[in-house]
Amino acid sequence: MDLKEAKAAVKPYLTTKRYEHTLRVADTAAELSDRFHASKNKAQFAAVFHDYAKYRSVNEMKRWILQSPELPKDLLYYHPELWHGPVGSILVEREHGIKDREIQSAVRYHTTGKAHMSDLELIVFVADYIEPGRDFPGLDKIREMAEHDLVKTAWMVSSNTIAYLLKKGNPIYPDTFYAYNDLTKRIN
Ligand code: DGI
Ligand code: FE
Ligand code: FE
Ligand code: FE
Repeated sequence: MDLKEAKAAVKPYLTTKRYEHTLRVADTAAELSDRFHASKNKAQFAAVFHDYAKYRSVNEMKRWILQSPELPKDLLYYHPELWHGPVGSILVEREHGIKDREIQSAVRYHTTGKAHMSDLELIVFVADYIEPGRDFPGLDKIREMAEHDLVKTAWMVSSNTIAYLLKKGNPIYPDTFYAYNDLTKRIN
């Protein structure tokens, strides 16, 4: 499967807006992988599939979580919005034969992050947040940091996300904290 085929494969599963977001995440991930010397091909594939499971029903996602030994069951105690990355990482192999563990992991952790993220995981995590269609408070500074320092940028994304979730009073998944704590150590 080449990149063009990957884009065609995800398109029917996404809304038009989500598909356009996906294309921008892929372009942003390509730029970041040039800048920070990661595999451009893997970054683009992971980006194209990162939201692949976004519009699967809650029931279907629940079934994939329950029947996939690699997925933690504690996800079910958290908001279904957190399920599409982990479920997507299973579906890319089941439905498209993508066996690459690095790509799968970048899809899996794109929403929460985790401790000890690889450059590829960091790139997808950051690209999803800074793609040109996004408009979050503080995004200009984060985009500027993305010109220079991938880990520091990911730290800013993680910190912003936690601040946003705290402000809304939302529950925060453990990996979200593990990402923040680990990135804090890595920038100091
Ligand atoms: O799928 P996208 O909209 O492109 O973006 P995403 O997958 O990064 O994030 C989806 C949502 O998940 C976003 O509104 C932030 C939220 N989120 C991230 N970490 C956590 C979280 N929500 C909860 N409740 N807990 C988290 O730890
Ligand atoms: Fe997502
Ligand atoms: Fe994200
Ligand atoms: Fe996304």
